[in-house]
Order: sequence, then structure tokens, then C-alpha cells
Amino acid sequence: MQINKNLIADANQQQLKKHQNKLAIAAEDVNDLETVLQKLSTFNVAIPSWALGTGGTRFGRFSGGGEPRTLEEKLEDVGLIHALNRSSNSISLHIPWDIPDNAPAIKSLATQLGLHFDAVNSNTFQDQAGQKHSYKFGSLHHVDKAVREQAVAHNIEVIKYGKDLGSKALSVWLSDGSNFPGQLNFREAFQNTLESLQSIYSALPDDWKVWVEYKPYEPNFYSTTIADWGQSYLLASKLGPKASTLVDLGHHLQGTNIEQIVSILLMEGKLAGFHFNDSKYGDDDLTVGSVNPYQLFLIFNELVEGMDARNMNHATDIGWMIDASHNIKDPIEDLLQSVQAIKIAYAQALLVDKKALKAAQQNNDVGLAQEILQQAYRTDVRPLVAEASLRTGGALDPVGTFRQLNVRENLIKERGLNTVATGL
Ligand SMILES: [Mn+2]
Repeated sequence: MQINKNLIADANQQQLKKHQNKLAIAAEDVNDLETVLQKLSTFNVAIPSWALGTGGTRFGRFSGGGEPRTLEEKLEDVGLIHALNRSSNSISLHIPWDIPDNAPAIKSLATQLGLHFDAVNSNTFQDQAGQKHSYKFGSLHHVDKAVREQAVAHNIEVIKYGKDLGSKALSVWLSDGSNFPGQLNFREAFQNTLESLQSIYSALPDDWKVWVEYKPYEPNFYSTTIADWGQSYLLASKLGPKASTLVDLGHHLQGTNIEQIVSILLMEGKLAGFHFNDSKYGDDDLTVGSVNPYQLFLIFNELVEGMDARNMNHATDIGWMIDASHNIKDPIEDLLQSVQAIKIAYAQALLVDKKALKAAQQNNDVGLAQEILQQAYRTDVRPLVAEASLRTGGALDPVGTFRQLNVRENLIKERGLNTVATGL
């Protein structure tokens, strides 16, 4: 299913007058409106293939209707999201959940929908049917070389799938760790992981990157072999220039200052990219901006400041991706909300008066520094985000238009009520 562009234009027309009034008011507070709109127009966030079906927990899964049954239908769903927000022009595949059996056909469908392929993700946290060795006690860090070699071979196979589709990065998240004190020798586990990653690194094409993701706990509850940004950074540094650290917002202990981590990684040129989500307690994978939008803004403030300091292109020099999947919302609506929240935080960060903030910092004017940040955060930038979407052919209100056009009802008609997407 694809959305007829005229339907989006009609929906926009109904809201246009109100939007223009709001934009005129918002524009009064923005110094360089065109630059902000241009940056918002080019900003895209990749959609993970596993977020298009309803997520589950270990207690159960409640599938929604009209879920994509195949990789082709997942691409169609990303196409729907992109048609509505014009900010989701790529998909990140998870192997083996979404193996492209016919790469040229999949690639051509993506092109037709205006999409390309973001990083490919390997999976050595589950055993696959017919696999010789089990990952019960880990993969790249395993005490048995044969298991490590199998996990390395899987990652190299994932690179091959990615090459066929035009991806440029391999994203590695390991669940490797230990559940009980004494189970592991930490140094050996780290060294084994490094050696395995070195084998994968040497198989990377010249123009590829490898992104090393970290996570403090779960599924292992005593130690994780790549537990935090320090361990990821150490691995990425030892591997070489094609390796860097991937930050998933949900992969931190409560209270961690993620914006500071982002700032330092950017300074070192080692921030690969982002997995956006939100959380209240742990790796909750909630809709971006649903629990703590101020933290998201503070992170974007560091991202914009740090990228500008290195003359980086906001839209393309970092991998932006959503990594969320929840079990009670419509997945498309959830993803539309997430991308909107990201664009709102980005727009607010663009509005921060950086010169004034710098001066306040130099003068140790703590109160003024806070005022400057919160001035930007408390600005209603939604008309700016809407205008950027409008100018690129998207909907003024992607979530509202998704509902108004009965997209999910149409998907259910087409695919049926009891469909289940592959993945988590
Ligand atoms: Mn992640």
C-alpha cells in the first residue's frame, strides 16, 4: 500500500491557514528561519525493520492488525512513514530476521519508495535453527574459539547482505556477559571480543564502518562484556578509524548523563550514531520523547554544538536511528511520534543562542546559562517542524494524517487482522 500524495495535500490544505498563523508567530523568535527549515528538511532518521510489528515482552505479545508479513511489506510501511513525514528515508535491517532473499528486487522496491538501506544489524544473541554452536554463553567473547569463529562468520555474512543492498555500516550489539560472579574472566572476555571484532573489521569494505553498541545489563545480569561507552570506546580505538561507538539512549543506568558522553565521543570523532528511544527504568524502548523530552533536548544541544565544532553535516555525518518497539501502540503511529519528537528536539537545539551561552559559561553566569537553554527548550517549534515537512511534500501533522487517512484500517483490509511481523 502507498499513500496517494493528493490525499496528504488535501489534509494539509485543511490545516494550512491555522499553520501559517502559528508559523508567523514562531518565526518571530527565530533568527535564521530559512537555515533552520533547511536543516530540518534534510534531517532523516532510519527506521529499524524490527519496529514495524508490535513488540513483545517475555510475558507475551499482542499483535496488532495489518502487521507486515514480509520484508517487502516492512519496506512498504517505512515508505508510508516517509510519505507522511519525509524524514524516514532509510531502513535498518536485522539479520537473520529480515534476510533479503532477492537483493536486487528489494533494492529496487526501496528505490521506488524513496528509501535506502541504513546500517545492517547482526544477531548473535539468539541461536538460529541449524546453527552448530550455541550462544548460550556468549558469542564474540566465548571461551571456545569455534563459537567465536561462528559468530564472526555470521557478522561477515551480514556485511555481505548489506553490501548487496548498499548499506555502509555494520552495527554490532552483543548480549555477551555473565550472570554470576566468577563465571567469566573479564580480561579474557574482553580480549576475545577484541580479537573477534578485529576479524570482522578486516572484512569490512573500504567505505564501511562498524558501530559498537554497549549496554550495562540484560540479558546478562552480573556483567556485560561491552557494558558502557568506555569499553566500547576502548574497543573502537583499538580496532581503528572505521570503528566507533554507538549510543542507544536506553542502554544506560538510571541517572547517567548521556549528553556528556555524547559530547566527549563527538570530540574524539568516535560517535558513530544513535539509537533513539525513551525509558523510565531501564531499556524500556518507549516512544522517543514520551518520558523525558528535556533529556532529549539536552542531548541534541550537545550534538549540534559538538558537530558544529567539527564542521560535521548534521544530517549525514552521524547514523540516526530509532531503536524502539512497544507492545501496545500502533507501530507506525509510534514511529511517526518518535521521529516528530526527534525533529522537535533538534529544532530546539538549533535555536539555542550559542554565542550567548558561551559568554555565560565564560562568565560563570550559571543562571543565565540555564535561561538560555530553557528559552530554546520552551519555544514551541512545532510550526517549524510542520513547515519543513510541508515544504518537502510531507504532512503538516503526520500522526493526525495517518489517522485521518485510515492507514491502519486499509492495511488490515489488505493484510488481514491476524498478521505477525518477524522480529522480537
Ligand atoms: Mn540499540
